[in-house]
Amino acid sequence: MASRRGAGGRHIRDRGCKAAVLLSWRGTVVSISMGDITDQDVDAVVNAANSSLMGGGGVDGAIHRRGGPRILEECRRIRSESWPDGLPSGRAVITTGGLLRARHVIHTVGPVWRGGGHGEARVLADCYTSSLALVKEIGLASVAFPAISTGAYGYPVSAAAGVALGAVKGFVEREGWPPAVSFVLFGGEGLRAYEEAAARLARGV
Ligand code: AR6
Repeated sequence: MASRRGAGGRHIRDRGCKAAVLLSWRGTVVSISMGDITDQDVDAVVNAANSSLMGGGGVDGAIHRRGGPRILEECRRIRSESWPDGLPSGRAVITTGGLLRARHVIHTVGPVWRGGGHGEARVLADCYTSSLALVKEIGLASVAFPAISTGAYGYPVSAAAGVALGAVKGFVEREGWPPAVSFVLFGGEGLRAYEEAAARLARGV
């Protein structure tokens, strides 16, 4: 296994197309790697849901498939008790992780990309901060995020990466929590976008 430095952080692995960057922001260890969100051994994984909370494709489909029916049962209860008209974009709710390795799933609804002039960046940043607020409130120590909105919702991944890293860095520097955050990208394009965004953030641009 080779290792190398770069991209505003330390590359801890470099095996075939898999790589990971490790960063440290006010004591929070932040990793960027390629993988499947449903495999993550963390306290909570974040779901790129839609406002119905009733499941869908992409990350949402994978989480419900592998996590089993208890996740959907809790989503139904949350809809009827708290969000009868659906979860607004930028907000987050938490359920069991069901059969996943993660104990919890945090469901958040990203913005649909409409060219960038409709507040998409603010709403996307809200997805990360409201998810982290739940992590802190419940006292979870580790959370893994997919690249919210960059699939069916069409948000360009290079722009989304900057928003995601910036929002998480802001939160952990303010709140000093959680100890571990992972960004899990499904493919090489996403991984490169996050590595580049990390490098930009490290340079302060
Ligand atoms: N692990 C990690 N990343 C994944 C996985 C996985 N198993 N599967 C896909 N991705 P998307 P969105 C990547 O479409 O854009 C659903 O139908 C994918 O390559 O899951 O927020 C919901 O119900 C992409 O980069 O979420 C909503 O209706 C990223 O995850 C809608 O899609 C997000 O892609 C939400 O769209």
